[in-house]
Amino acid sequence: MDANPPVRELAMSISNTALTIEDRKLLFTNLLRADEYDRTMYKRMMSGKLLGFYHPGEGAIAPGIGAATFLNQDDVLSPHHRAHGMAHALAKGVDLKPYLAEHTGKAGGCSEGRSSFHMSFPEHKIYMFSGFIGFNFAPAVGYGYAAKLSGKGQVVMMCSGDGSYGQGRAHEAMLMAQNMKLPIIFWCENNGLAIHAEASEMHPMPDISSLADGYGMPKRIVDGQDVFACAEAAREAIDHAREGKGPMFVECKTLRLKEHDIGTPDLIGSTPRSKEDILKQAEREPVKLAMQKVLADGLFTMDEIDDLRTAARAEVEAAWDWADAQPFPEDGEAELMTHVFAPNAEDAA
Ligand SMILES: Cc1ncc(C[n+]2csc(CCOP(=O)(O)OP(=O)(O)O)c2C)c(N)n1
Repeated sequence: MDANPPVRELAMSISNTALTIEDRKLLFTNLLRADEYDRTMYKRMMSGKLLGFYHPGEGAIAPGIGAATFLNQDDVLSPHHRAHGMAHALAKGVDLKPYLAEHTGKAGGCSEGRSSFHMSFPEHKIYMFSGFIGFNFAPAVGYGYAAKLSGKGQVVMMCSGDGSYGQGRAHEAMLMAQNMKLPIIFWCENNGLAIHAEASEMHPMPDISSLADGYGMPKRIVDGQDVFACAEAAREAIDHAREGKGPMFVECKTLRLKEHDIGTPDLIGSTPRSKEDILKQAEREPVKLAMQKVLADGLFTMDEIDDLRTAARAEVEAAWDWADAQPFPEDGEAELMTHVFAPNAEDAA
């Protein structure tokens, strides 16, 4: 597979000047944290210690960090399912403990162990995780409308992959958002693949963001391997939406270095993905690229980076220890009926 060649030139034209040194340090730190989390999820899943499934984030965690690191607490975030939204959620301040407990079906999980990765964090205004690709477009319009009515300057960061733009609801959402000038960022993490299908097979235009043209919506294309470029594009789109100018479409050209989800063969069509292609793409792994930049710009020394890595690893390990120590939900009828919507419960009994 071609590793998204057009973005290389576009990426060159993006400067990182709008980000302060502190901003860039925070982005890099969040990137390392998400990377550590993703690695442990992979290992856990491979050793049978995770409920459900896992969609590895390797190669694709920069867009989530870029999208969410500079959102306000009051802004609504709908994460993409890659890496189970953790890059996004972590960057918006979610604690890993209830998140990982949820993943292991524990009572201490943020949805009391009922959801695997279909969770929400109302205190962080993070909603709309779903196993249904493109489900989040319609509620995002609702949140966008509510945000506009409230007049408080909130925005909605609506993240998804390229795959979901085949859904009719994506188009309805873009139409309504642009017509009503809703403060929504359509944040597309285009890794060129949807399970075994190439984006080029499913979309007639090489850039998914071309769809925005049909709705007169401004758009940006960024190098999704460059966390700083992603964050800068997010800032621009967030400012645009917050100022009442309506939605913006941001397409992050990213990569997927592992299989779609653990256990699913890594194919394109019915052909295994070439190891050589993956190795070539791995040269653009986002942590590697960001590390080169922060070292070259003197933001961190190698020793400091090692310390950050150690701290990130400790954070993830502590969260796992906490999650592992949590009990499972209690058995029994009362537990079975908890959180079940039954308007005529007496009739059902
Ligand atoms: C409505 C719906 N159709 C199909 C699926 C099966 N499915 C799960 S992930 C996926 C591909 C999604 O691709 P993309 O949005 O590009 O994200 P990626 O997984 O590549 O990061 C599909 C088709 C689904 N979950 N929901």
